[in-house]
Amino acid sequence: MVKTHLDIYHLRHSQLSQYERDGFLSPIRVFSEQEAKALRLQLEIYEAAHGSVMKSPYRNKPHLVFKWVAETIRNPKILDLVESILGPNLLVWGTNFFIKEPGDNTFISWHQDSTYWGLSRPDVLTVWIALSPSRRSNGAMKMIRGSHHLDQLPHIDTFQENNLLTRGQKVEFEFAEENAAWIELEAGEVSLHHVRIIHGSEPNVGADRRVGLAIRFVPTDVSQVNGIKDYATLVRGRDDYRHFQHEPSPEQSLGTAEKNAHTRIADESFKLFYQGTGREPKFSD
Ligand SMILES: O=C(O)CCC(=O)C(=O)O
Repeated sequence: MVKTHLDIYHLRHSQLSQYERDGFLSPIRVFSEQEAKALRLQLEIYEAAHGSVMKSPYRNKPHLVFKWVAETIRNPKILDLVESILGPNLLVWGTNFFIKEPGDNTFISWHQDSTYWGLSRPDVLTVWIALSPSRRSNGAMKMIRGSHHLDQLPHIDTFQENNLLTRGQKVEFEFAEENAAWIELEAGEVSLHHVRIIHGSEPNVGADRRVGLAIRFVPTDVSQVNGIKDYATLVRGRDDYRHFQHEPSPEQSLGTAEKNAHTRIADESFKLFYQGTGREPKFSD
């Protein structure tokens, strides 16, 4: 019998149980090394043309301005994985590049993603795609197994200079860091994580950059409860709820219409991330 991608990428019962128990699943190969190299090249062509590493604002919601990111969030293998957990009707609520250059000292403090996202239920899944190897030496993610079973925990905003999170938010909770699970990935592999899992990552002290693309998925019945107009992209199934304004899909990379749509939509999401801080988004990183 010929195997279709459906046979391969829907999660098995044992994988689903593991995800439910641990709050993450890793590694899963989605792209070949060659395919991952091609994705990384697209990013690096953009960076070379702009004379610098990928900066804000396009680190946030890059799927609105880059066709190759828009295609990646619709990759059927990824959607099959996500469908196994969140069901058949799927929105992409956000995408982010998490890039650490060797020696740049950037890091991610221990946090739960759910803290400032304002989503009505913690049924939110991140697929984190490694576009480069992500290892202990270059700042791979670490996760606290089972911590997604905790409720929303308090966080403090540190606004640390080298923290890649918008507020430098840090969970206020005691746990044994030494027991954290390392999420080491080869280029083209992905990890899945729950919106409540406590996770973070340290600086890149390796030789190569560490490049990750995080895609945030929600089922269509989840809504935004923080009083802002919120946007998402329908990537599978149907949306009978229309809690989110649907985002346009880019017809070309970095076209004027695409850049304008990105500004309009990303500005709203920055309002959410900075709500109540009295601070302006930092576009200089
Ligand atoms: O890339 C990292 O090290 C952390 C990313 C992260 O916090 C996330 O995807 O939720």
